[in-house]
Amino acid sequence: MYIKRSWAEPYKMKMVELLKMTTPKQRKKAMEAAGYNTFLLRSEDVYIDLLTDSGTSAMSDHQWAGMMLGDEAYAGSRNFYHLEEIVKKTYGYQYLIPTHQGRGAENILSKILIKEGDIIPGNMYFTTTRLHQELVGGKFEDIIIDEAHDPENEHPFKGNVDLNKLERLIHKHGPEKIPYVSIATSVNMAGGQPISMENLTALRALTNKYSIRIIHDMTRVAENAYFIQQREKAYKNKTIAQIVLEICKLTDGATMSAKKDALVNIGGFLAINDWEVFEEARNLVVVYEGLHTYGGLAGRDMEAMAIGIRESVQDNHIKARIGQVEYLGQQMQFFNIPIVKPIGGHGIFVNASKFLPHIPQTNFPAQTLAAEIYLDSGVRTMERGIVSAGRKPSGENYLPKLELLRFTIPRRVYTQAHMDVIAESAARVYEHRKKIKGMTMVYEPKYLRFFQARFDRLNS
Ligand code: PM9
Repeated sequence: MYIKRSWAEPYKMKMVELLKMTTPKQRKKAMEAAGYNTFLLRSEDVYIDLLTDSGTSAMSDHQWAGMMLGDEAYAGSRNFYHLEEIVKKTYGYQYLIPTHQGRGAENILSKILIKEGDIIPGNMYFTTTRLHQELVGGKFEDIIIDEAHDPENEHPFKGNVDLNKLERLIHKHGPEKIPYVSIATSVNMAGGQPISMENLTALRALTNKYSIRIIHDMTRVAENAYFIQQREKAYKNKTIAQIVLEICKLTDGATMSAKKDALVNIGGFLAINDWEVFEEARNLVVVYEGLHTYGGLAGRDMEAMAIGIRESVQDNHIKARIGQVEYLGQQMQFFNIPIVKPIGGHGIFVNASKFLPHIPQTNFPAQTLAAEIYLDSGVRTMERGIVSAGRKPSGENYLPKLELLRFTIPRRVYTQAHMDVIAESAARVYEHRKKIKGMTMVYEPKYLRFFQARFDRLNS
């Protein structure tokens, strides 16, 4: 099996991190100790770590050099001003509040904009984002197009908003009950699927009509821009940097987990164009994160972020990053493994409902599959199905239509040979899929249960 790849990464290695290889017996012991939750494994026991692309990127030599330029003053660090300048230039947002990571920004923004009983429409939920909306009394409503809930549907922009769904919500609740529409670029839970510029432009027109803000979850905006460049004719000759700026200009503010697109191991921010919201955020950030010129970060982290943002919108970088994801997707398809199509930006999402159709969703097919893959090869993946979806404020389980296992690719970290090993492991598990039994949850934490829940295998 050989799938041609006619390009290579725009970087070379200067330092390597050695990996531990484990035996099946060691992996069995580690998985039992982790309660069959890949989040509870020790990373030392993992061979190839595809748990997440969050904070797991390899920084460049420029970023590491930037770390040495950290100005660790409590107030007014020069790295903050550098970051502020880069955010304004790259994304166009006026005001910046750094935070320790994405959810820090979500917390502050939700507290400022959402009132008890408000409705927050969005293009599919994200775990931390929805939880912060709910914790302040808001209710998330999914307005993504129906195609996004169908893993087989090959719509090129499965992150698009169904404008009719949004307009129905506005008529039902009134625009005053909708503080903003929550729009993610590269929709994570749908499989890293993009929103088109055409759809975002139409959404802007509709929200303008009702004076409703658009808040952008820009965690993977550069990856989204790549799909716009590749799939929307009018953007074929535009650079990723130009497209990113145009996306941001269609929105009023953003929360960012810089641990993804922006190529850093820690960091995030809230960016906003509205002075009054900024003033309140600048005040609240000192309660939850730190002074408004560091927001829980060291000066060196802000410097690495500023440089990472610049690198993240380079065309060569994004082409190689998504090219690697596509390569793994093609390998998986070669072995007939059911994956979400089209292949998304930050990982391969295996359709666990189709991989393990004999396991009901309430016995956690994707969580089960994560354990099986680890036991086979030491590759660590993440459940993105019923466990991640959690419970409604009323206590019932959310039952997502998508029951997926995410093979998330860290940026600039693994090689093509690693991708082959991963696909071969998935293929081995696929061969004995009929013998795999589901699991029960034996410990469930109250919030974001996927991080810390524990499971037992059925009939083992
Ligand atoms: N995403 C991911 O692995 C980190 C662990 S799961 C919570 O995909 C979006 C679209 C994300 C995201 C984190 C956050 C939160 C917000 N929006 O993890 O707090 O994918 O920096 O960002 C994870 P932080």
